[in-house]
Amino acid sequence: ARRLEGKTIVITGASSGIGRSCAFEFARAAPANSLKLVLTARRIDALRDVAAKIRAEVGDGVKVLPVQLDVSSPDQVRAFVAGLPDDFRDINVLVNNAGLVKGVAKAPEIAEQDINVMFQTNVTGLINMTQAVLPVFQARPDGGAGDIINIGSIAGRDPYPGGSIYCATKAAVRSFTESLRKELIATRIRVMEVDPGQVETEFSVVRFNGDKAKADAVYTGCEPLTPDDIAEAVVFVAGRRENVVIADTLIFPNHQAGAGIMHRKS
Ligand code: NDP
Ligand code: 8X3
Repeated sequence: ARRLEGKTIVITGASSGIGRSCAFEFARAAPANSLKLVLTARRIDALRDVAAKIRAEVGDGVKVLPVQLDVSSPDQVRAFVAGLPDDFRDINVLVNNAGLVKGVAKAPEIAEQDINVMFQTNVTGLINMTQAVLPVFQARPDGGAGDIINIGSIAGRDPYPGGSIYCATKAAVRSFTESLRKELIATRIRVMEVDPGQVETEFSVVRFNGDKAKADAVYTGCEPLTPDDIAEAVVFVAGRRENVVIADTLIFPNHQAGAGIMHRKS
């Protein structure tokens, strides 16, 4: 935890689920030591609520800045770093977590709008954020330093019917992560990926456009991971010694062994 002291951490998609849990978990890891958290998402009210709850839990030792940012907007991402206050611009860790799935349609019935929103958020958004923040890392000595932690998915490794676009976006994240790690091999920049299996968040509610009954059915008879389970792993990889790169992490709940391989008790 001492290794996180004084760091500036940017989290995308911090208004809900895994990103929100990462915000709390980073704050808990270095509560009294000038950790700076930049929490981004489209829902600014939800970010302000997360910021207030973190302050209530850990006090003022952690500085939390909520910033409205739609990662699928190249213009907003391009303006992001320059728009930060001076004391939040020296970013050390970028958690590329913002992402979503829309629907369970199969080709040729997949709505063009859904294809575009998934790629523009999960892939182009993540790449644009990475390109926006990398110059901050590269300005440091020895070719640069800093951490990029991309949230992939089991879906990127084990594609399933009814999820072709989402799975393709997460495979793209995986491929980008691996290329980037190789491109930055001469630097101290760490490029890491954390791939969750089934986690109960707003993910399925978004997939089914707000239909809570359909979302709940995804988890019937299963015990999914909690977003805190993933956040613990994210904070762990960020908190290792700089020479330690936890390059690739796959996390399942106990009943899961593949994207569609679940043991259901009922
Ligand atoms: P949630 O729906 O709970 O959270 C998604 C977050 O992404 C929200 O904070 C949302 O904020 C944000 N987001 C979505 N679109 C945008 C956008 N255009 N710009 C900025 N932020 C955006 O789901 P999870 O916490 O589960 O998802 C987080 C990540 O984890 C995603 O990348 C997802 O693919 C991945 N994942 C999830 C798994 C699961 O089973 N839940 C399993 C494997 C991976 P807002 O709406 O305010 O913009
Ligand atoms: C989410 C995992 O398999 O439910 O990334 O699509 S899955």
